[in-house]
Amino acid sequence: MTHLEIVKSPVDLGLTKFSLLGAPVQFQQRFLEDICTIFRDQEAVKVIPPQTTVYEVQSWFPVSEGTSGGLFFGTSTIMPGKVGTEYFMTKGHFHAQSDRAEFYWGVQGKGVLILMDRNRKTWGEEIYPGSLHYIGSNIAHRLANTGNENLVVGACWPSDAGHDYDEIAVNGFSARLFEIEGEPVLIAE
Ligand code: M6P
Ligand code: ZN
Repeated sequence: MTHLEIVKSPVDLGLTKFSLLGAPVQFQQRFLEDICTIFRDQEAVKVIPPQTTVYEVQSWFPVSEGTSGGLFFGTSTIMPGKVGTEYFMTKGHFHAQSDRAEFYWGVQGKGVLILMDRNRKTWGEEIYPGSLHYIGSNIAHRLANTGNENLVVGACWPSDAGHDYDEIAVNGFSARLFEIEGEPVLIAE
């Protein structure tokens, strides 16, 4: 009888801490000063310490960036907070290979996935633990935390998708998520 190898995967979902664990996991932090231009109210930006963490991303890249046929895996953690009345959110992006899709799913907290197509039509999907989101090709995607605790969202996307941040940096999304009378409201620009 030949005994074949059974090994442990190098990365663990970290279900108890909502944090990817393992040597290959890469960590990225986005401070307010890095991304402040994405928010509408620039006066409100000035009253928040620039070193405030808006979100963190943990990623596992089992193959190199650009490999066709591979997958990447990530966890985004968006902190609770607002700039004025606009919720803390990610930069958001289209994929550089614009026909590549992605899955997001809610792990902890609550929020809204803001989606926009190439005609600049924007809509939102509610995020909660267990919510599952298929982000089709040519759809820009951004996460906003509408709760009082961390919003943790899992992600899986093709290793040749890449990120196109320029379109969003220049033109933004066509709607923003504000808190109005205690509730999240998506308002067209
Ligand atoms: C998810 C994935 C990543 C992305 C990250 C942060 O984990 O979609 O590809 O980089 O969220 O989002 P952004 O790149 O828009 O800041
Ligand atoms: Zn993406």
